[in-house]
Amino acid sequence: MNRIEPTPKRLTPDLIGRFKAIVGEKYAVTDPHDIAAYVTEERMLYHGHSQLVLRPGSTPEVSAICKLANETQTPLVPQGGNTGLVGGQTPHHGEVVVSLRRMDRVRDLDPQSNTMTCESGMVLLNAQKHASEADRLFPLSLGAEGSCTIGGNLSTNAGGNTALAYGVARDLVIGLEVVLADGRVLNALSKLKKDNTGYNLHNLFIGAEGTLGIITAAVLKLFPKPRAVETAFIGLKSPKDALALLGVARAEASGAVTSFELVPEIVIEFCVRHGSGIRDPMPTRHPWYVLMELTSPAASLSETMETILSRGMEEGLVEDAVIATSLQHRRSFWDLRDFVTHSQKPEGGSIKHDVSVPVASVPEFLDKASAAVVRFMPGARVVPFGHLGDGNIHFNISQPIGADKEAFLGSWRAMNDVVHGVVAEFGGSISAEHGIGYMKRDELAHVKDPVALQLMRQLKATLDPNGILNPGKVV
Ligand code: FAD
Ligand code: 2HG
Ligand code: ZN
Repeated sequence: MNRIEPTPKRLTPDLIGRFKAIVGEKYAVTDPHDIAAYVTEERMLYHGHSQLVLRPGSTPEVSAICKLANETQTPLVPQGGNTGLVGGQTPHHGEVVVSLRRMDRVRDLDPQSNTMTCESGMVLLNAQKHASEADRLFPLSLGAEGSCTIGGNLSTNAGGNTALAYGVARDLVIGLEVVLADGRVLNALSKLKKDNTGYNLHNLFIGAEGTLGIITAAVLKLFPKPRAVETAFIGLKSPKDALALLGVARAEASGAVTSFELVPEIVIEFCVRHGSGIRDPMPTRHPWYVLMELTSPAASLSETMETILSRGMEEGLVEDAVIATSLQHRRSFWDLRDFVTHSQKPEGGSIKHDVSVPVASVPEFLDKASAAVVRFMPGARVVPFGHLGDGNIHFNISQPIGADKEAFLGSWRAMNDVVHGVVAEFGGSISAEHGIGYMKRDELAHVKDPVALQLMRQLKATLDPNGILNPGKVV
């Protein structure tokens, strides 16, 4: 089967007028100056272009947009907060952007069923706030939570800092409303925990990166709000010790270990150097750090935290640790963690690898991959950090000091080959949580099981026969 390729299309004034009539003049963006914010992303790695951004306010409007696009074979790119890291939300070929940001209402919040039904343009932070106001927790949490949206989170199947305890975005959803390529609305907005009536269709759209349908609403799972929260920044010698400490933490605190984020010394250096108000969380430097958080809806956890850290010290795993003594103190730890992506920008080019390997293999993977990178490019700065508890490391490479940024970025593919080669040795994944998007589309074809790839293409052709939804992404 041939891969569906994007068809660049110049929109006629008549067609632009018909799209505008759906959302209203006020919500159709055509001024290139205003369009700029939708066609580039924060890192400025991808620069797309578009004649038209549509900002629908309701599901019927999204449906009418898809119907017209399908009839006229006009490619669309769904977009939420535009924080994606693989170019999936960028109109690389002049597609019409459909920004869901206006659709941000809570449709239903049911504390007894522990569900919240909200529209897909809701910013993640607001979803967390709505849940909190109802004395519940929506646990998904990531550095971009102030601007990414529920629709984007589900479409990328985002992971983030709490997946260790609560799972990834897919695990946090019971139902969806999705507009299909031809404009039909799939109403799978069920609040039912148990519903075995045939195929689980809504799961198809989670992690599909806008290639199979446009998510307009979701039923999210809510959880009891934590009453006890203990957060520590911990200095260690090695990832191996960090992994052993995770074992200790789980033995002592079981499911209360909500986050276990690995950070190397170079990240502390970058964050302190570039982050205004970001301070070194510990009195002295260590080769590695873990940001560990324990949470529980019931009991106090301070003794458990003390026990974990004492055992960690006795067993020679922990060099030093600082426990947050106030909400502000805890916030300062997370501010540093959330700033890691931004801290790499002023250091020049960064080549990203959002990879996962079995949790037990992380230390060995880090050793092998770091050695392979330095062999390939002496002076390259390995900046590996992230969700150790999930085996998901952001194995990012910052350019050698003083190197030419463009020349460095020119080695993107070759560097990927080096790192992903090591990932393959461990049976790992080249996309743990950010998706495939535009960035890894071609590589996917080489690493995915051929039958799986075939099925993905068949599904794409069935659900979007005219290839109007995010063409050129994923498959
Ligand atoms: P966008 O960037 O707008 O879109 C992402 C993809 O989803 C695109 O393919 C787009 O077409 C599609 N899409 C968006 N909305 C819809 C919709 N309603 N229907 C169908 N398709 C849609 N990711 C993680 O997983 N874990 C992290 O810890 C993490 N941390 C980050 C930290 C920073 C500082 C930054 C900048 C990014 C981080 N990300 C992380 C990546 C990014 O935030 C996530 O991928 C997020 O889920 C994207 O949401 P968004 O609303 O910005 O989506
Ligand atoms: C994180 O965990 C994000 O901070 C971003 O997934 C990772 O910048 C990156 O590569
Ligand atoms: Zn991450």
